[in-house]
Amino acid sequence: MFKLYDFLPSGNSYKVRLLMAQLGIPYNRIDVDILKGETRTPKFLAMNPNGRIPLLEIAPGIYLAESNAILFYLAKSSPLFPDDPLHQAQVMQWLFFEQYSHEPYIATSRYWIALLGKERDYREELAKKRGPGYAALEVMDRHLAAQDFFVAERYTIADIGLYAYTHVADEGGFDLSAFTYLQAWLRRVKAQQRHIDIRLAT
Ligand SMILES: N[C@@H](CCC(=O)N[C@@H](CS)C(=O)NCC(=O)O)C(=O)O
Repeated sequence: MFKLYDFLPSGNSYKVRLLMAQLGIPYNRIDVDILKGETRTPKFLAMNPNGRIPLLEIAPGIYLAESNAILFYLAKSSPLFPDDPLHQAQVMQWLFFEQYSHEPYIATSRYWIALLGKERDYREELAKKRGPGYAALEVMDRHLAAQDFFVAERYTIADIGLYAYTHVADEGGFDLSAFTYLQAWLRRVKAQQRHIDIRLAT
C-alpha cells in the first residue's frame, strides 16, 4: 500500500490526494506539519533530502517526491494521461508551466497570507508576486478560451496540476473575476467524478 506524506492545506499535496481519489488508489496518509518544521527533521530528510511534501512511499524505502512527478507516476496507465506522444508532451508542458510560472507566485502568496497569516510582514514580497501571478492566470484563461481542458480536450493530470492552486488563488489575494474562461474550467474540474475538496483527506 502506498504511503503519502501529506499536509492538508498544501496544494501540491492536494494534487496527489485528488488524483488518488479519482483513480480509486488506496493509500495511508501520514500528516506532516510543515508549519512546525516536520519536513526538516533528520528522519524526514532521510526520506526526501529536499525536505518537502508531498512524498510518496511506493515500496518500503522507495520514495518519490515532486507533486507533478507523482501525478505522472500514478496516472501514466490511466485515462488521466493521454496515449498520444504529443499530448503526453503537452501535459508535461503545462505541468512545467505550473511549477515555473504559476506556483512560485500564486502558491507562495497564499502560503504567506492564508497559512502563515503574515500578509503585512510580506507586503513587499507579495507585491512582486502579483504581476507574474496574474500573467500566469492570463495565459491559462487565453488557452481555455478555445478549449474545455488543457490538453486533448479531456480531463488529464495537467488539469489536476493547475487546478490545485488556481482554485484557491483568492486565498493568496488574486482576483479571478476577470478570467471567465478560467472560472468555467474550474467548475468543469470540480464537476469531475470523485472530486474531493482540498481540505479533505479523502
Ligand atoms: N516542487 C515541489 C514543491 C513542494 C513544496 O513546496 N512543498 C511545501 C508545501 S506545499 C513544503 O513541503 N514545505 C515545507 C518546507 O519547505 O519545509 C512539489 O511540486 O512537490
